[in-house]
Amino acid sequence: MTSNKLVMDWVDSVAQITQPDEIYWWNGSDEEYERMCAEMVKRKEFIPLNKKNWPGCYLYRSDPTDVARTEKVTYICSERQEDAGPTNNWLSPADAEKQILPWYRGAMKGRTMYVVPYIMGPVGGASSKVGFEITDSLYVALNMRIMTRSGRVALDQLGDSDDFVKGMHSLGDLKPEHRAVAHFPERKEIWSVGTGYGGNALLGKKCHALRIASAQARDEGWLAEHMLILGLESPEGDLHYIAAAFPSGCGKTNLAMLIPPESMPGWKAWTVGDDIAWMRFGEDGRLWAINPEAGFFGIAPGTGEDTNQNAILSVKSNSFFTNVALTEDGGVWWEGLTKEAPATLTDWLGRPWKRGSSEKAAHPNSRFTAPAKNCPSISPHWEDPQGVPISAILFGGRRSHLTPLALETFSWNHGVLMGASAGSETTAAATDNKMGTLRHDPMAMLPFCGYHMGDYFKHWIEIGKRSDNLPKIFSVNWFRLDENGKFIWPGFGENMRVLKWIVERCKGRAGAKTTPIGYIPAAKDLHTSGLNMDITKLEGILDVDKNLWREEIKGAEEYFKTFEDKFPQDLTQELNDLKKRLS
Ligand code: OXD
Ligand code: MN
Repeated sequence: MTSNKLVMDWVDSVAQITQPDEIYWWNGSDEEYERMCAEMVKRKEFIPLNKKNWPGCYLYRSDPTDVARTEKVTYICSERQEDAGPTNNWLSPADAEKQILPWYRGAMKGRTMYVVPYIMGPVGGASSKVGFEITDSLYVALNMRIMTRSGRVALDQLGDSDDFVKGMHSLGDLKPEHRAVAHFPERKEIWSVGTGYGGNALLGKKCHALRIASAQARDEGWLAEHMLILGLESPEGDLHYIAAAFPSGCGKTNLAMLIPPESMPGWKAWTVGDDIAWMRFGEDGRLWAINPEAGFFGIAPGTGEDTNQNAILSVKSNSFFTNVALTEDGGVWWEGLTKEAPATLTDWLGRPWKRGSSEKAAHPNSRFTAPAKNCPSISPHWEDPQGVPISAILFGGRRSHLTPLALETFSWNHGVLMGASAGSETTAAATDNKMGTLRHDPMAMLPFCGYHMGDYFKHWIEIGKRSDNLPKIFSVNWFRLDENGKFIWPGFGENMRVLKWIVERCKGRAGAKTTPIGYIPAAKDLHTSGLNMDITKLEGILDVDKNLWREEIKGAEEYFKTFEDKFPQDLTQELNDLKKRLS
């Protein structure tokens, strides 16, 4: 408990509404963690895994209707609709109270209400922020224990300050029709009900660190972004950090944990964060980034020994798995963990499963929750309170055609235009989207920007005016397909070749050809020794088809109309320049 009266009053008011049998204040100790995991086993909500191969790990199966973010019922409840903008669902705070609050009334009867104080960012960090998640889900509280610095440390950091985010979460009755994730940026409040899925219910992550924080960042002059943070060390010991935005399910965790190929001896990659970056100006005018999280809530399928050994080593102990398959010897499995599936499994719904079955054994959005400190490539600087200095910002997406493997933009504003016009083919990370359809996803923030996207673009432009020591902005695309629907670029560790070019561009060392859409490496500008790939194929994904780009720009221009007069003049100017270069 705390002497902070504002916190106590709010906790009381939530208890009044939800009427729990008991209130438990999370302290964040190891003893508490062990006790609560044991409690989950007792309740049959956690299946403990084989202690030899998976020490301290548990499998959890969620409600089958509650397995991904639900964008349709995610709301921004700003006072004025125009502050939420055309890309967000808006509910007035009064309507939210009418529609959503009833689902909380009495919802915690017969349940314990856990009060989880947490810090987003390193303990004691000047840019770290405190929040509280009140929840009736012990699974959620335990996940918050891995994903944030929780308990006593957060209360100590907050003291009597009023600068904290209030998160109210209840499983409610778990019915999809009683489900909502609502954000009140002006009062730094979050309501999440009727869902226990991580992205909807671990309120520190998408709700606080992106939606609420993005609005706060606009007011305070910094950036809260859907970006991984990665350190790249050259054989000479030169260290550069990049921040890279990709939509959900486009391999941020894999890129954040990349292992350089053997043919690039001496290169090292250091993980700082895999999903969210908070960036502020340092005294040197550079942007410095912190990872507000303390763990990884990553997509399991596609994560394998061969593709992401660091992730596998991260999840091998003291981790939770949600909606993956169970092996006969008490381990876990998902598509892509090993080349061949075990002969028999228990699938994510708890049903017997046989190799060759047409159904997936693990849900495509099944997840692991792992402590960041488990990761073999974790950077020695990942918890530096001031963060790490960013040399390059990357925007990427899943584009089977058109977008080249790599491209450096001509200027900050050109980079912002590239980020704003980014699109990606949708994945299983959110329900309601047909898989594989192209949607605009500016800066990979479409589902996460807590205010008007037009104002968000303006904020990026303003940030660019504040320093002449800004990161360079790049676009990358690992996902080009050939005529047989196969990936052309090998991806994973081989992406280091592109990152090397990016770092060298930052130092003014690598070559590139000037094209209408930016500086693009020629095949010879990339480190290709040891790359098992046809050079004409590589040239194909470094090519610019002007006609197709003109079409692409038309699409972006149409999309930008949705922002009406909030679309910044500077970006219109950039767009016109780009059109001229393409004509
Ligand atoms: C995530 C997401 O969980 O982007 O990181 O959906
Ligand atoms: Mn994400």
